[in-house]
Amino acid sequence: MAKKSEIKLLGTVASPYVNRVQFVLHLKSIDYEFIDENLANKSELLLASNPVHKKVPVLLHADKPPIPESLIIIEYLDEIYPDVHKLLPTEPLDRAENRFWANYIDTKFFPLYEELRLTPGKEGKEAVKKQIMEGSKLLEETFVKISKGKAYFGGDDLGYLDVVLGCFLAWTEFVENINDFKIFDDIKTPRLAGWRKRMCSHQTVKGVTPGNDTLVNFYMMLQKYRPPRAACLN
Ligand SMILES: N[C@@H](CCC(=O)N[C@@H](CS)C(=O)NCC(=O)O)C(=O)O
Repeated sequence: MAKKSEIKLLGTVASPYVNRVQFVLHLKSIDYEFIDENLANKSELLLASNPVHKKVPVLLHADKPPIPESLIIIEYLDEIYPDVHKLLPTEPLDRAENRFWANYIDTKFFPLYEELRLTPGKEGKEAVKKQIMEGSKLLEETFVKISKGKAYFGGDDLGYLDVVLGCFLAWTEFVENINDFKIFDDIKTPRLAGWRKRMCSHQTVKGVTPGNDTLVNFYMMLQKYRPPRAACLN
């Protein structure tokens, strides 16, 4: 009889926050069971496991209390499996810097993609695009500083910030295509453009990143349940 995995991940494959946890599980070669969640009709298990936010991902580790929030899950996995593919740097100051940028990516940068979808009208959208471009330039500088001339934020292979920002690459391409602009490109953000190519051909990233149909379906669900704001008439 197959051994039941003691790690379960409650998620949906279109969610970048879920994907980043999957990246880590793959990088650390941790066997896990994926429990697919329908966000339009949340399961009792999700509501009971993450009663505060009611969001995926949630990690279930054996019979321990559930762990919600992707960044918290990643740090937990990095602590309980420290010997395989360590993600956070060893120096406390470097860890603090990594966490600062992860917080920036999650609270400032990626929410602008959603703001772009919700904002009506060409003028409004152009203003959001400008903010996204300012963010990508800031991240370019951050990459140059943290990667120290290496291929990834983490050095020669994926580290914490590669996972944190890399999970948004599929959505980045999607947002670029429907809004006809480039978020990371060879001219304005050359180092991140190179990083993006390396990330997209990395085995772990390729194995987890959702395909376009999955993104389209998720986007349609967002359009239905959280439609763009109506344009102001005066
Ligand atoms: N800060 C959370 C964000 C998770 C999140 O936003 N998950 C979305 C899917 S991409 C979700 O579950 N949404 C359900 C809802 O908003 O009701 C994390 O890092 O885990």
